[in-house]
Amino acid sequence: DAAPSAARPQDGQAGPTDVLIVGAGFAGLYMLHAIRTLGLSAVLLEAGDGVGGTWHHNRYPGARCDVDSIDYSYSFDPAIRAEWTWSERYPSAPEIRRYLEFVADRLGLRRDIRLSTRVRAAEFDEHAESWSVTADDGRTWRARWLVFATGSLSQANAPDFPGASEYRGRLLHTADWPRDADLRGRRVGVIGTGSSGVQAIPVLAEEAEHLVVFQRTPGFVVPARNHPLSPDETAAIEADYATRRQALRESFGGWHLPPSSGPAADVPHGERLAELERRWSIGGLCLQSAFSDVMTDPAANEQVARFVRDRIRDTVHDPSTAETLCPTGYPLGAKRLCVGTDYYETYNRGNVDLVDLRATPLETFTPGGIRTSAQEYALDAVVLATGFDAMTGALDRIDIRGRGGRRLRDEWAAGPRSYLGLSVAGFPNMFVLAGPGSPSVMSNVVVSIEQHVEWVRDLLAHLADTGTGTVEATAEAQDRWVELGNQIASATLYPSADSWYMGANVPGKPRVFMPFLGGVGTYRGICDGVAADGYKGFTLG
Ligand code: N01
Repeated sequence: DAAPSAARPQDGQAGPTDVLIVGAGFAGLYMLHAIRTLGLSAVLLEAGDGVGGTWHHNRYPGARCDVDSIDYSYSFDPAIRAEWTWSERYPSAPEIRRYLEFVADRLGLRRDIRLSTRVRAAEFDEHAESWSVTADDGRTWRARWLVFATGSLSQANAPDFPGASEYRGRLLHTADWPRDADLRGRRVGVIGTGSSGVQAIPVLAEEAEHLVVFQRTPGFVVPARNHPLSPDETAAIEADYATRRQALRESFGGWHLPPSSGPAADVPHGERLAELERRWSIGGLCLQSAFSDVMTDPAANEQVARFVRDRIRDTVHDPSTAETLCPTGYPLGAKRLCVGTDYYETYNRGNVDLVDLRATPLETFTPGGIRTSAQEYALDAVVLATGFDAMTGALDRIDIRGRGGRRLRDEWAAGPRSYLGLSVAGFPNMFVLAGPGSPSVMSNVVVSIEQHVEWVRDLLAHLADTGTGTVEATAEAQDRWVELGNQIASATLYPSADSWYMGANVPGKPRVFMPFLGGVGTYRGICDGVAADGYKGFTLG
């Protein structure tokens, strides 16, 4: 296959293509392959200088997925599976990046990928029934269909800290980690203790001379229990692969978890504790599903939350530090559970300090570090582990105009609205993969991505076969979908936390629960039903 292409001036002038895809992560790469299988043409535009999406950019020390590698990978091609062996239970970021590079090569995708090409605008031409897409450098493309595979956790959130521009040390963001970063022997500060911070902090503590963690809200951190996968383990999983994968497709979250023990109140006290201990020793996200009502009943949730607080107090030697690390005031899981390795143990090290920003707020960066209301910290580097403008951030930064020039940014000003999370009324021939309104971030996103790609592929085949010019969600179907999503979310504890699911981490962002919480299997059934019903809720024109 051709080498990865940087932007070439003539690309924008090439003839129209059937499908334009934006983003070369898990979703975009598979979409490109799926379109080719229909015999249609496609071009994929990618802002980064390599494939891999979020895994291309998140190179911070300790970056790793917290879904089992065997499940967090494509299932659609047995040859890819046969040629790739995962080395650990949870794949590291570099291993996932290598995997996606391998897939791009193996499927010959690179010749249709334009790297270092950031999309600035996309406009639907009603007369031509096609999209015109413009990159930052002015090149344009025309395509009949447009697919955004821009990711839900791809636009970094870097808060506007006072004095940051005066800071003379190195300022880094976990989600945009430079390849030359070397923090060995330095005095390092980390702001943020979500999943990224929780993974980076133990590794940075090993490397840095001194590490200061600035915590605003403590998270619930469960142990990963990562380990190398032995050939026997891999063989056992492979022997049962088809059944395992099908179970994921029909499951709630698309991941492999032990079944819950029913409502917490129905489980006798001793057994309840034993179940939590069992899940704590398995490691990973399974603690959250110990009982069927953890995310609907505050009392059940508190049982699990208290168990985690007790583990923190068992682990952290200094009682005051342990209390500062104990999350309170929001339900476990309502901000995404963090999965860590030696996270709490790290606070027993002599070279690590924890600063509680609720007790002593960050006042300003100074040229030499950070000043809180209590003192100044001298720092050679500050790591922002402050997360993402999640779910809508990447699309929000593109000027997307549908029918009559209406702008997606305006349509979504009060929160994202879509039909099935796939399509937006007023924006014909445009699809969003694994975005707001779909299970996306509430699931093993690779399982969700495969479902989305295959559903869009089948729809495009139908449109091509029938010579249909446009496909567009109706406003009524969209309203019903948004209403259903809100109903499901409001029956849970999720909306009660200031999470990125709610847009609460970005000042000024509307406060709505953005992903679809009905579950991966249910969602798949709904999408299949829509297709079987002649694409009910869409206007095909
Ligand atoms: O981001 P986050 P993340 N001043 O938003 C703090 C996935 N992921 O990159 O909670 C001070 O969760 C903020 O504090 P608060 C996963 O889905 C997966 O860590 O807003 N602090 C919080 O502590 C995850 O959920 C993996 O009070 C500020 C932190 O920064 C999602 O990505 C690994 C602040 C941000 O946490 C996002 O995770 C990594 C401010 N002004 C990521 N603003 C795995 O697969 C923000 N914070 C394991």
